[in-house]
Amino acid sequence: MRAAPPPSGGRRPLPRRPLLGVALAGAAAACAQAQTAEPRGNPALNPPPGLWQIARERGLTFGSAVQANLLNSDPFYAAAYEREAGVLVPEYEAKFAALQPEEGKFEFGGFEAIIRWGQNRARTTRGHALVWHNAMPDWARAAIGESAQRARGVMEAHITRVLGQTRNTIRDWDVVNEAVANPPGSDVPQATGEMRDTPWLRALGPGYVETAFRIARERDPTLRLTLNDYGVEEDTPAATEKRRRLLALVRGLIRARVPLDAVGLQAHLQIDKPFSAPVFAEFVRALRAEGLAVLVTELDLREGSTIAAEYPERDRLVAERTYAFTSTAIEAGVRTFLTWGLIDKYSWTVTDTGVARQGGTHHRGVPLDWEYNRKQMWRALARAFRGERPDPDGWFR
Ligand code: 9MR
Repeated sequence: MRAAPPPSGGRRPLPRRPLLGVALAGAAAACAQAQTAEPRGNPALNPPPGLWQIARERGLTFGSAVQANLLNSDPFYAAAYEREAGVLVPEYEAKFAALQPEEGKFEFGGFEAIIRWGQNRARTTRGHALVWHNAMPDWARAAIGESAQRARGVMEAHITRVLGQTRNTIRDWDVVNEAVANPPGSDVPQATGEMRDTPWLRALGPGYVETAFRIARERDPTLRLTLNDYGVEEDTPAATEKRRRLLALVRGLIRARVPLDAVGLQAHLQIDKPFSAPVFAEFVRALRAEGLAVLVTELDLREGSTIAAEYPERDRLVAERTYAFTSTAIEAGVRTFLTWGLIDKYSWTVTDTGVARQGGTHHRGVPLDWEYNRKQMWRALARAFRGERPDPDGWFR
């Protein structure tokens, strides 16, 4: 999947160390100049250690979603992942449609390419996602719709084959993704009750979640089994309700002794929505109190239409929210941080027209800019991982 060329105005990186007191207009001019001078993934701007090494120093794990075709075709992309990511998550290659495009015909090529690339560099790969309502081939949707028995058979066959394949290489899988319905007030609300209306829910009822986890545990008893969801990080009424729903689902599973080991919080954050550190920390602690690990699985930020700031202030706002969120999560006991991509150019927040920024600029919500160079968000993560503060004036230089 190739991204469109950068929209004008969206690609000016912040100079690495702008002088204090330089007026914004001057800084913007310097940025424009710096951009033409900076090569992709400029080694001078991206010296070791990378984020995964900085995280490791503090007993944390850092990684990112990755695209196999880009690892293979773009040496700057591969170099950025080699520098920064300790864990790889296939952005598409381990989804149902990629692995089983036809019933019974499994294709592991892209997925295995990522696993091998990681193994050659002593990095691990995490699986995403066994049971989801998106990235499903037509045949599976149709089959699941036939009967409960057929749906259960499709689920069992898929999980069995895939976990058999990755038993020796992957120890951490998102078993069920996005099971909770979006409450009223969400960006995309669903008026269907607490569980998301999916082919799996329709065929098997709410028990499909339990079924998937039980099959996964049976097939690979020492695998870490994760329930992954989004829309629970911010301090809005919709997020409050979604937290309640997710917690209720989790507690129900635990009470029923369903083999659940971890909850993944995707963290596709939007900085025009409020974030409350105490509210989010309390939620993480409530999940951990159930005996679960809590992972941040898909961190990225969108700026929303109400953010009118220009560069480099926009980058500062993204970094500020990244820092607040990440340091709160660390404090509350999260040990794994994965971003959903590393480089703006290839982020779904840029390539997916449903969420892309309007008006000629693009979101800058992953750690590296259009030229594969570190920006303030990278430094916000590094500082949060190290337990360091922002600069006294709130910047991340
Ligand atoms: O970023 C992914 C995009 O490239 C795919 O087209 C899409 C459908 O498979 O999935 C995107 O990733 C999603 C992830 O799997 C689950 N959480 C939301 C992510 C962004 O949409």
